[in-house]
Amino acid sequence: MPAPGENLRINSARLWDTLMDMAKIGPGVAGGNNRQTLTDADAEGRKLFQSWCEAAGMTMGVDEMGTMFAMRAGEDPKALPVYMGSHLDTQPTGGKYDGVLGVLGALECVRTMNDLGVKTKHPIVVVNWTNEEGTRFAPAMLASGVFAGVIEQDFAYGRKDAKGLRFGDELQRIGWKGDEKVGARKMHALFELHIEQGPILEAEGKEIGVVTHGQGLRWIECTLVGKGQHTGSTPMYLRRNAGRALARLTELVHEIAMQYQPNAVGAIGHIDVYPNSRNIIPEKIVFTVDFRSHVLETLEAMAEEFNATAPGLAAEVGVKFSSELSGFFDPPAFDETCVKAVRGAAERLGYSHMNIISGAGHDACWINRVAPTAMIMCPCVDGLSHNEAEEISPEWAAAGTDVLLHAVLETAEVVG
Ligand code: HGY
Ligand code: MN
Ligand code: MN
Repeated sequence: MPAPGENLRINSARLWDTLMDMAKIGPGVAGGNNRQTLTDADAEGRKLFQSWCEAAGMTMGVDEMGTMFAMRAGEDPKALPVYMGSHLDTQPTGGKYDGVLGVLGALECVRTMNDLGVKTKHPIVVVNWTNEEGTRFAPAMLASGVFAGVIEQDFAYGRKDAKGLRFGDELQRIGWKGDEKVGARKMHALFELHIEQGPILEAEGKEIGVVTHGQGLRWIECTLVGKGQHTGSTPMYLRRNAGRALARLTELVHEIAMQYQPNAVGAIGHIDVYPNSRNIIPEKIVFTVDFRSHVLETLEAMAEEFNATAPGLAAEVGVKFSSELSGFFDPPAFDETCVKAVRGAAERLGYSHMNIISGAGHDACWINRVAPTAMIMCPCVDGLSHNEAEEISPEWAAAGTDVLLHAVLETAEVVG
């Protein structure tokens, strides 16, 4: 199959305008976004995305997890579609590009195909996966996990946010519970464009990351139970301060990750203190440990060591420890043919590129289990992400989207 000519490029100005228009929905407080999954802001963003897809002549399907699939017809309707996309939901202090570049970059590819009258054998589908972030409803990559058959849909529907609202009820409330059976769609291939969310590409001066593998993840949700007592009148020797146990376990997570450098990271990002009153010794603390590595044995060893050591450290300060696995996926190796299409596109287009392992998790990590999948990365300023100051350049956005266009066209087979 001849690859598209290197002169085929997307409309960079239109892509940038579209990104900025989406950024107006669910604004943060510091220039980024707070468009958390299944909120009214998410619903507004979905509606805008749907209007753009329909204006580009695509037909929209929605599955029972709310994932959106906008299809551009192919010349052979029986050929399995080539999918491309990511997620429109953001962190509470998210940036304008995490996930969004992958969805709107895919839309830009379709708009460019329309402009040039490009026809493909395989249909093309642009995807917006529900709840990639897993911050309001854990775990992350929830809808793609159900699609890949690794997470039960009922489990997903029952997940609760900090206010006790259920995922299934919120999906219904915002009117985005579709009727398609999750996972019924079969894919010829899937490509996901995403910002790197780390410092490597910018530091190496590369425009494109050819993602060969990804880190795996273990989220361990832990509960510490001490005793809520008066911070003034309770003698120190009588205290069972859950906060002291948390301090020890925070250090433990760091020490374990440091033992496995350079192939490991670990932190505690989510912490709920109860009753969280200035003059009550913390009675109960629920927190989540986030371990990652692209080496499966390392990932498993870190989780094991933490769970073996944590109860004793907590008990030494009179606090009870319990935990459960609240999120997981093993390190993915992406499809070689799709990775080659990404690398070939970057070469044809003359973009500097390097192989890279994805530090963050993505929907592609789950879909990689059910379809040939690859990812394309572009740099982000100072490697900053999951922060409202997340920034990329229009040139980086265009380079990544050009590569996405070429990899998808090569895989979907241009005809005529
Ligand atoms: O947690 C992750 O890696 C992704 O950003 N949700
Ligand atoms: Mn993302
Ligand atoms: Mn993210």
